[in-house]
Amino acid sequence: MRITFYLLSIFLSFQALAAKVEVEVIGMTCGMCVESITKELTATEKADKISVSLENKKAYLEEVKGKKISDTELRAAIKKAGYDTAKIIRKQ
Ligand SMILES: [Cu+2]
Repeated sequence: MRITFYLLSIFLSFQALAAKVEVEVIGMTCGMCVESITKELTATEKADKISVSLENKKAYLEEVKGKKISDTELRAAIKKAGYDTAKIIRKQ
């Protein structure tokens, strides 16, 4: 009984943490930009389903289940690729 409740809590918290994130990126101009941003976001090991859109000037990702990626970490990863960021939008 207690174990069931424990497992259910873990399941629910993972569900809650698998947030979708959109990050506005400033200064992308080509496919190389997209590649380097994707690479740095992948390196955080906290981002899943990463897709960077040159057209929309945004990086889309989902948090890896059970892991939380902060705005600071997102901005740092994209900065490492050489780009600034604007708005960060999170959706559950
Ligand atoms: Cu480029």
